[in-house]
Amino acid sequence: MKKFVWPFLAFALSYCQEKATPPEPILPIPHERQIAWQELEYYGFVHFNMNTFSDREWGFGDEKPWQFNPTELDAKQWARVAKEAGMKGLIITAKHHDGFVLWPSAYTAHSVKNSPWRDGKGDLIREFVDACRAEGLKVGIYYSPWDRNHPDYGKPKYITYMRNQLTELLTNYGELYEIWFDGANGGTGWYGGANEERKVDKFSYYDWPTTIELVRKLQPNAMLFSDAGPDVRWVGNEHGFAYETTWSNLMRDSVYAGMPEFSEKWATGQENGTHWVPAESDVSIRPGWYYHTYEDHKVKTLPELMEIYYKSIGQNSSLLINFPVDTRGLIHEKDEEAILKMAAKIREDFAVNLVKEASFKSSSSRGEGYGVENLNDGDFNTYWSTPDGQIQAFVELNFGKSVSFNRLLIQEFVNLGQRVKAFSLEKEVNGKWEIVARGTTIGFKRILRFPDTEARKIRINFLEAKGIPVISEIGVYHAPALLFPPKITRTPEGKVSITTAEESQQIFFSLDGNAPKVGENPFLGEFEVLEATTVQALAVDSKSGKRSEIARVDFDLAKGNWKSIASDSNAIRAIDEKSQTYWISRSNELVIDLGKEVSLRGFTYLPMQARYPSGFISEYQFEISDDGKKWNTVRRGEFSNIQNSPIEQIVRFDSVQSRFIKLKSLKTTDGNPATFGEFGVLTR
Ligand code: FUL
Ligand code: CA
Repeated sequence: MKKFVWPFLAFALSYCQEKATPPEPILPIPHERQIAWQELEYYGFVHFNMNTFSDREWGFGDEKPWQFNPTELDAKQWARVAKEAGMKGLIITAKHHDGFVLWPSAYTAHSVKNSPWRDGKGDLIREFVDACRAEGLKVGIYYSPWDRNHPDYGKPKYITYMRNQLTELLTNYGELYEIWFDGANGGTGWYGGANEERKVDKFSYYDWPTTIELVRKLQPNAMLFSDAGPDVRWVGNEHGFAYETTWSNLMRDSVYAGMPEFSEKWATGQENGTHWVPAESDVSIRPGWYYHTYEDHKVKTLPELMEIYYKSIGQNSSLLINFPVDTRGLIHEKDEEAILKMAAKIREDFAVNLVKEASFKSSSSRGEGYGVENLNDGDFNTYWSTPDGQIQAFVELNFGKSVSFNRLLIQEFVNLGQRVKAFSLEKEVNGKWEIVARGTTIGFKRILRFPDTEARKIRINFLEAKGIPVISEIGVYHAPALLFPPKITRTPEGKVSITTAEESQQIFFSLDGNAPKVGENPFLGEFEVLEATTVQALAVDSKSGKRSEIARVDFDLAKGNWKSIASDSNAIRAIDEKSQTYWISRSNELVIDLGKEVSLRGFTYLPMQARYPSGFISEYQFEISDDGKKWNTVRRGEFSNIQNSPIEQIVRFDSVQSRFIKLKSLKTTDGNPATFGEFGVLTR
């Protein structure tokens, strides 16, 4: 790095005294409403309506309003939890795909007004809005364009219905900060009793420009969310993860909501994207978006939530975490506990900004008003920049003493466009610079994580960019280590092992459904679990005494004696207890001989977990047989939302006796042969 020689700095310092002009923007740049929104960073989702009571992810549309009956609904509790969690707003599912609406809309009977809740006099949007405002939270609305209840869905008339309802929502409840249009739409449904499949042309059917105009007229400050924006885009997955390289620039005119290739081709944004459409990472605190009792023990752990934080907010995206409000109408205690732990850990990780004590200098500076002092003044709107043409540059920090750190936070002043394509962090070791970490894009916020490192002096090198760097803030932190819960695995033959990342950790486990206790039942070696059993374990760090969170796995029958009846020997991968392996079934079914007659109460299906998966079963039939020849159907159904959320699907039914079982795919999401990541039975 010959270019960065000190004489140049001296020159730059003298140059500093001259009045400098601000850098030219690099297009596209954010609109005012996007600038206001990007400050929010973190907000919550509430998935609560008919699905909560039908225990589904996607209702079919044939549900009845009387089913909607929360017993203790308290929107104030939701707002309090969100506020305490550090969220800046909440978005509620005013209408999901099943069509039931949470306010007394004048345009449909399929609403709270015909439910037993508050004797049909309730307006949940009103209660929600009032509760949010009382806590100082912004209010957003999710409105599903797809409506599996409405008889006119698929016809032009339905678009009028949709706009009428939106007009109610956009005029009666004060200012909204975000309107969320789901890309999932078109398919089978009840449709007023027609019970059929309705395909729509997602590009043209909704006439989005007219709807966008309506929102602009009624709510000029509201951000419009969809795959295609226009204001904020979907991140392309439901894990809550943005990308190592994430541009807020998007080739917006090439994208429309619900397009199949969005996730692979467009979700990262593009360096040469034409419009400013930043990413929003959405994820549920449990596997499903809606509440299901059977997920009470699947609330995300602290390490999982922190991974989400660093991969979303830390990678130039906002973060939208969902609460599946339960049938009482409350955020479940476990979800509250998890989100508050996350808030505490975020506070802990960023408790001390080490740059407050550091002195800054730079290889070059643009001049008065654009110096390095702007990099640690806590003000996003003040920034450091370089003279025109000077794209490569570095900032050097001297802590005055050796400090230990493992996080670097950088913010670009994106109001003038996103620029940086490559940067690095170095530390000085015996007079030489050594690389610590590298990054690609920065955007509104980028946080690099790296192992604990010590230094007195560090440098941040801006290596490649679309223009001169314009940097608002730099932060350096030391985040305390997090102890990960142990991993519990089982072989098909039923041998259970429990492992931790570090050898210095001790493991304690339990098999009786109670939480494991430190000191009781240390894990000393493999043990056998052949029948339905809950295994729980925690790790303890012998040095610090710190405990991990509890890991829990519900095992059912071991699969050692199972045989798959298929000529393809790879079928074994569907029952090998490994989620990463999978089987592609040309016959679209998996047939298993359980080895003996078993009393069954359900089954589980994990779709293929590979990077580029295919053949997710979206409609299934489950059959049983005594002899493997004559079959009886036990259940038919759909795995809703499996495309975007390929989590383990759980189907329960009344107990049946059988030795041979068959899971048949009636339909896959992409029309390819059915794939099986893992299959299991439920006997409890
Ligand atoms: C998806 C929907 O299909 C899910 O049910 C959920 O609402 C999620 C936020 O968006 O596309
Ligand atoms: Ca600043």
